[in-house]
Amino acid sequence: MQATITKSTGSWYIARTDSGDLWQCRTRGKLRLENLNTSNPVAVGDVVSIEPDPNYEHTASIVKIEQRKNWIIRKANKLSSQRQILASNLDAAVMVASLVAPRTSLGFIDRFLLCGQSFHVPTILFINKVDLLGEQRQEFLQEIHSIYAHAEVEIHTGSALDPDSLEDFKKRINGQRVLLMGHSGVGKSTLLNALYPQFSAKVGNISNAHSKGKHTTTFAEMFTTEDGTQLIDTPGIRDFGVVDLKENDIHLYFPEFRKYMKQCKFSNCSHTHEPSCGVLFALENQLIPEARYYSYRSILADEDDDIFK
Ligand SMILES: Nc1nc2c(ncn2[C@@H]2O[C@H](COP(=O)(O)OP(=O)(O)OP(=O)(O)O)[C@@H](O)[C@H]2O)c(=O)[nH]1
Ligand SMILES: [Mg+2]
Ligand SMILES: [Zn+2]
Repeated sequence: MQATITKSTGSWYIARTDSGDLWQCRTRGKLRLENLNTSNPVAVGDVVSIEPDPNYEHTASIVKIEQRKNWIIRKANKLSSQRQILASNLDAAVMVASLVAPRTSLGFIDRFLLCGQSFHVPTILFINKVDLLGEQRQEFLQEIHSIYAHAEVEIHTGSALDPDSLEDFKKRINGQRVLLMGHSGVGKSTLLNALYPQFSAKVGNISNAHSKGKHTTTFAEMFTTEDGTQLIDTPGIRDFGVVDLKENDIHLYFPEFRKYMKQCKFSNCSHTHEPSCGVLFALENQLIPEARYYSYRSILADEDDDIFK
């Protein structure tokens, strides 16, 4: 019997069949699938074959994972060898970010954007909590828009406390399967509930001392609306280590570098120190944003630059 994983705790799963039946599942034996080398073998979004357990009602074993269309994998941080698959078979991945309470660093956003491109998952940046930006709101948002102006990024802004501000975003994701990810406390679960009040994902507080979230959501879970929109809420993550990338390819995922790269003297230019480098020239002449170049360098050096964590 085929089913789709809608919830993952790491040790057990909920799988939903096409007719809507829910099965509580565990994995059994060695699962046959492409070797992605992740610490969690099964992810929300996976299509699986399950075999009902004869002894317990609505309990089953996952015996096979079908080929995935795409996926998002990250490392917990640069030192970690543990790879985690966040979700699979996605139409889009949304980074929910906030500029205050807590602040999401650009490095974290850029790692996510790069990961989406390299795994063929369309990415969306949703800047939440704009209600907290006060008088500086325009300034803050303008800065974000100018940093990403030529980065081919889809950006939405709004506040999960103001449902009217979410209309465009809601239309954009209608009918799709979409992953919500980001730091703890940025409002992923609040956003989900605001978009679809019929859901009641648990929402947490922000700690006063550090303006951080408290890891309220502990499992990845897919919520499905009547019209077929599927939103996957996930636990907040601190770091986003990119995986499966060749050093020489990293610059390809910075669209705004492209036209300047063509002017580099050396075809294997790393844009870090070489003479007659088109990217360095563009940087010096403010043709590419410093923040994006900084992200490029830190990803190249495989450094975590989440200084605002
Ligand atoms: N002012 C304001 N507060 C918000 C907004 N969105 C969420 N919050 C608040 O931020 C806090 C954390 O929200 P959650 O939805 O639990 O955050 P989360 O991203 O799901 O966090 P984890 O589950 O820990 O990863 C709650 O107190 C929300 O009320 C917003 O747009 N504006
Ligand atoms: Mg949450
Ligand atoms: Zn160069």
